[in-house]
Amino acid sequence: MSNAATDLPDSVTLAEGEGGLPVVRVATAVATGEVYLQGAQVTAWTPAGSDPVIWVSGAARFAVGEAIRGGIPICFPWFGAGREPGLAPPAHGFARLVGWRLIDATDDAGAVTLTLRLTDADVAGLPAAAAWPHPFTATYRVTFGRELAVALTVENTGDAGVSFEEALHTYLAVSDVRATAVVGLNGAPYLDKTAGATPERMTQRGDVTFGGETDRVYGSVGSVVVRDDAAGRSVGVTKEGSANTVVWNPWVEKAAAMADFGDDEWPMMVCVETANVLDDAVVLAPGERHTMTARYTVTR
Ligand code: TA6
Repeated sequence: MSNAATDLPDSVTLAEGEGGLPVVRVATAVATGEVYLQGAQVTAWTPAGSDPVIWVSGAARFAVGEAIRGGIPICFPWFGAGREPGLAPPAHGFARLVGWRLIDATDDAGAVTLTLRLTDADVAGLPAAAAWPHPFTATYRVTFGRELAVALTVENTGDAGVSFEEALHTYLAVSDVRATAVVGLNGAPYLDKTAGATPERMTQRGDVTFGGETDRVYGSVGSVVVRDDAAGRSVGVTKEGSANTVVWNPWVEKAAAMADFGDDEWPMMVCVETANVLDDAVVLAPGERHTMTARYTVTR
């Protein structure tokens, strides 16, 4: 079924969200979800019969050009401060700060797929994009169903080679990060970004558990499971086209230092990010494209 007037399925509505920002809301018998056009940022996904899976800070700012704290920020075309001087600010690139275009919406028996797009033409003249003046087309597909599937495809539409970093910076809701484990990274190398100015190279031993600020960039192409023992729930994170998994929790001091992060919110979230960053940045020849996907599955 589709609503001919706006060419959207009846299960998809375009509305004015927080801060007056345009948001696409999805509601079917299978799942509900929402994506802000600013940053093509997923800010909610709840499969039928489950508690919300995606976390957003109660102190999140919803304003034009401001990063929304939570959901699935798209970090592109750089991660953090970037691999070379002169990129940041803003941290994590400009894609999460600008309006993407909704170009398609389909409902397949309750699983809704939204397709959003951003090109270099959309950011032409934007100060945040001046440091990375390359022709590109980014296409982002989000499927809200029993699982949440996201896929970021970047095409080099220029006539020169290009390199970029990318991360789906996913904030997952947990009942208590102190009773949460990320399973599947045993033996993986990682950079510990809490070690000071120069990240320390380490190797993961066993499951990732949390007893303080945690900010690690793993070299890992595999899936992980976020085991929320206190809630008796697990969230599987399966990925393709990604060489890095980033795990982050700000803990007490960092949370208190962020105006858009409640001081007492840090136990209720963990970021497990699907990424290609640092030495694993993506390099595309003219006309080439690359897709990175992540799929989230809730199991009791
Ligand atoms: O992915 C982890 C990280 O790079 C942390 O170092 C922290 O900066 C976090 O991202 C949040 O970044 P943001 O720019 O969204 O505040």
